[in-house]
Amino acid sequence: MPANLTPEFMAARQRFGQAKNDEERLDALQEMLATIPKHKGTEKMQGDIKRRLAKLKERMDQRKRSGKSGAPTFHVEREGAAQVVLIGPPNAGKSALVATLTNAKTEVAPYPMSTFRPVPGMMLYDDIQIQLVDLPPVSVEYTEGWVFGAVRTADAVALCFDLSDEQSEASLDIIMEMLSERHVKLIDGPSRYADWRTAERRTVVLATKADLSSDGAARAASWAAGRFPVVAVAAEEGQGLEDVRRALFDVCDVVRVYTKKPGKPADMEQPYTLRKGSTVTDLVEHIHREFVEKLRFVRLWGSGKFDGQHAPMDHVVQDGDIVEIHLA
Ligand SMILES: Nc1nc2c(ncn2[C@@H]2O[C@H](COP(=O)(O)OP(=O)(O)OP(=O)(O)O)[C@@H](O)[C@H]2O)c(=O)[nH]1
Ligand SMILES: [Mg+2]
Repeated sequence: MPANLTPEFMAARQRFGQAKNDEERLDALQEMLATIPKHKGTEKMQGDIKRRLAKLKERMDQRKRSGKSGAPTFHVEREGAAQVVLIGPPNAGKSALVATLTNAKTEVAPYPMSTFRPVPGMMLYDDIQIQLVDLPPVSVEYTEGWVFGAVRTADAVALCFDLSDEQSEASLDIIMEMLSERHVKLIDGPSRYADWRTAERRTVVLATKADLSSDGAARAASWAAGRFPVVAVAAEEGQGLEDVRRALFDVCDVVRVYTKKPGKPADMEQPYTLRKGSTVTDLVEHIHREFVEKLRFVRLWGSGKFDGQHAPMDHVVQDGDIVEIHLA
């Protein structure tokens, strides 16, 4: 952090973090640019502020041009085996994680509120791709309304707990409350369909910036105890990334099933991905609707009692199963 930032700049930056709309944000950013000491040590920050100003103006212009006074909405089409959204308070390290785990170019910045639209990226896990979606922060001060819709349409949620922030417990309590007011419930384990209005989403807590914490992820674990699994990670240091990948796969509740043609070796390159709990029928239907009618029997390697056994149509397939399909 460069030295001698003036109190005027600090005040403007705080105002930016607390801004409730784009007009307030624009005003605070302009003030930040005017009051930042102009020397070599602040060049990067100056550039950063200018870029944000440009983006913000463009967004405000776009909104004006489209004639809509209402808030923008975004929808990210699902790609890959499942879609996981990252949510958390401002500055929690969500973008840093998405940028590290995927091919996405999402902005990581030392200020809160740097992400203002969804940024998707594909994460490779073994032989499948999982889509991660970086989202803007959720806080009482300011939250983009469409973020809750993005959580609803996702398959699962990664909730970011910033280990370097003393307020993380309180911030996450508030996020849970805000979600619950909108009938979104974060859960661990399969959905229980509490009521028809409530969307239940499986959730894993990612304890971020583990490199800055002296007691590991203990605080996050204690906050999440009995509710969610917790994985500690330091995206920028590259710590815990393998565990995070595994946890993100687990939270998606998908199984990989490989298929083989009779008399041929199994295709171990491209598995089919199905929701956990899917049956042989679901698999066959997923491959080709008409196959269900033509299906004579299947043989199964993996979760059957013995390899190559004939499996009933309602047999629940497991991750890693190989299924040989015999059609009429
Ligand atoms: N030490 C450390 N810093 C991190 C780590 N991850 C992110 N940061 C820093 O934390 C700040 C915020 O990171 P972002 O990824 O932009 O946070 P965010 O949650 O996307 O922020 P918003 O989009 O504003 O909500 C940046 O200055 C990052 O460099 C980490 O693993 N370790
Ligand atoms: Mg971000």
